[in-house]
Amino acid sequence: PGRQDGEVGKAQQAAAAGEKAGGQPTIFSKIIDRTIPATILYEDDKCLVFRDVAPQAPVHFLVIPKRPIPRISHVVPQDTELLGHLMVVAARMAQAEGLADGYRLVINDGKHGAQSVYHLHLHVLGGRQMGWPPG
Ligand code: IU
Repeated sequence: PGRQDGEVGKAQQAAAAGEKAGGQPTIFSKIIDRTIPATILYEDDKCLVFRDVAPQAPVHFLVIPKRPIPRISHVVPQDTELLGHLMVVAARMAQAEGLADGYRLVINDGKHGAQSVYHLHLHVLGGRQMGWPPG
């Protein structure tokens, strides 16, 4: 069941507000525990992959760690193996989604990065020609 844009907007604001209030669980925790629905493409013990609810390209999915790291600027050396795993899964899933002509991997961080959900996620976007620089 799809959700309305207004509901997504409110949820994003709530997630961002949660981070400001001290790192409350975001909506992505609810996708991980199946409290709210998402189109899940892949799962293992460390990560989850699901389609972005507001796709910005013909193929647009997110790769997230199950452990709720809020943002890339908060990672520590102990996260190295997990971060590598997320990138390997992103590349494998891009191949599985047929993105043979290439794709874009994006991590938004904080205000200037236009991050809206404070649970680390890799965007994988493809299926069309991307521009550079990004907006
Ligand atoms: P950002 O990098 O934090 O700006 O990206 C958050 C993404 O999460 C954004 O592309 C949203 O469309 C997407 N998303 C989602 O797929 N499902 C949700 O319930 C919510 C956001 I809230």
